[in-house]
Amino acid sequence: MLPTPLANIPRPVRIWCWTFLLILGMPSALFAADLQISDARMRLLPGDIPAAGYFTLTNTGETDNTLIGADSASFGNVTIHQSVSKNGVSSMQHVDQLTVAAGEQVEFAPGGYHLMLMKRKHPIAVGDEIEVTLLLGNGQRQNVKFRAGAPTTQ
Ligand SMILES: [Cu+2]
Repeated sequence: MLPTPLANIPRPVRIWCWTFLLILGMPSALFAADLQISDARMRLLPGDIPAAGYFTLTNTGETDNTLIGADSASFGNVTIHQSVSKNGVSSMQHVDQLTVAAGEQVEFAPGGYHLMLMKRKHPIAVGDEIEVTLLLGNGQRQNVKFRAGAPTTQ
């Protein structure tokens, strides 16, 4: 039997309460941030040279999802870039958005996609954890800690 205080509450109300509590307690399951970010790391370069953010982006959901941008309190400007090599000349392109199909994985790594983190707002040392917010196409914002690394960070 249920404890008396609970037993006094009409059953439909109880069910509603439990449902509400479950929804509150499981936002990650119900409103899933289906884009998972792992291995987030940052390559620091000296002076005002922009830092680069690398990570693995995995869509664990059932539907396509899109990365539409990023921002960070530690930088004045954060954009999605892609390094491309054409006729032996490498350059970087701005990427407006990047769709990751359900079940697919995209690597942000040297020579390809990366976050370009510009206008550092405070000194950052190797080993620091820097929070970056990824903006997703479904309106979600996902906070990710990037570990700052040396210029040799791959
Ligand atoms: Cu770049």
